[in-house]
Amino acid sequence: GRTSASSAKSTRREAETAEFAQAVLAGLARRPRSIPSRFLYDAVGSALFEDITRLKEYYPTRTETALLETYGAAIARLAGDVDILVEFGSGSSRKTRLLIDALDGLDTYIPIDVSESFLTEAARRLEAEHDGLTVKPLVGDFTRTRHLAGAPRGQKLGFFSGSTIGNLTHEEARDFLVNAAHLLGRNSAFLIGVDLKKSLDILLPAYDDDDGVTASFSLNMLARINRELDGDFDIGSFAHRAVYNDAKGRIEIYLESLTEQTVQVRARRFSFDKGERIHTENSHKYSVPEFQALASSSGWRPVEAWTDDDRLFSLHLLRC
Ligand code: AVJ
Repeated sequence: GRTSASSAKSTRREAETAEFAQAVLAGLARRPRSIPSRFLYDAVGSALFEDITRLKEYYPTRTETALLETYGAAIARLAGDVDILVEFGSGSSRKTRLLIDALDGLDTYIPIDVSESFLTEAARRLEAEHDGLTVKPLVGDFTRTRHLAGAPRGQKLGFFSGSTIGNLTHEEARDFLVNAAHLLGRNSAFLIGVDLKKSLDILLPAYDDDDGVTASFSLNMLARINRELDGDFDIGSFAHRAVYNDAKGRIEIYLESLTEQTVQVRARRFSFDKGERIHTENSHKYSVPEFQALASSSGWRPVEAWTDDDRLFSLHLLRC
């Protein structure tokens, strides 16, 4: 029969599907229609996001990696004696490795992620490569993690890379930062990758590339509904749209109906007018002082911010 580990896993999967169903049915019924961006990252979506990070138009990943390469030693010096590194959402293992290598004397690495298989594999590899490093993965949604179960005592550094914080509204980002201060505890430090405001000539193609990889990533939301929730979306009659909302300082991503049509999801019917949109993602952009002000109002003191010469991306070191 099933082992208890595999039955725990399938229970989690069932819970995730139930949550997805609830979010989709509610999101398609409300106006404006919206589905939370975290549901973009099933196995297919996560693989497509990996492809996005390698696009010529998508500057964030390579720029942040280069910042870690250039300033890793300076970051480690300012972070002080770090015993425990806590990563919110396991980002690319390349970035994590750069940071771990810069922090010598690190005892414990705690990645927090919803994907258990990803965590277990990354943990095994990192432990094999670093003598004396213990990896203690935490399975869960890092925006909802309230304490670090089983974490040893010691000086902590948080790491939140990739400008994932940009998916959150300013209010949600503030709640996240306040919670992270409690989670990491007194005197801890936090390293956060934040995408900068910039010319639309650079920004828009990063969210609407020539090869259509970002469009496939967005449209996977509908494909996932078809796969998991017995939906009948005709993927070809929806289009990916990325627009910059200047007032809110963010890229907004929508799926736009190209025709008047009716769609079924779990036996519920939803009618779309031609041009009607489903909002699936926000990607907020911050100037350095804007992000420092947000951090300061969330219980963190800005220590240093690093940017590349083209001012595409920033890394912020904070202390609480
Ligand atoms: C993973 C949230 C940082 O906003 O740049 C990329 C997601 N969506 N292209 C971003 C994303 C479409 C990405 N983050």
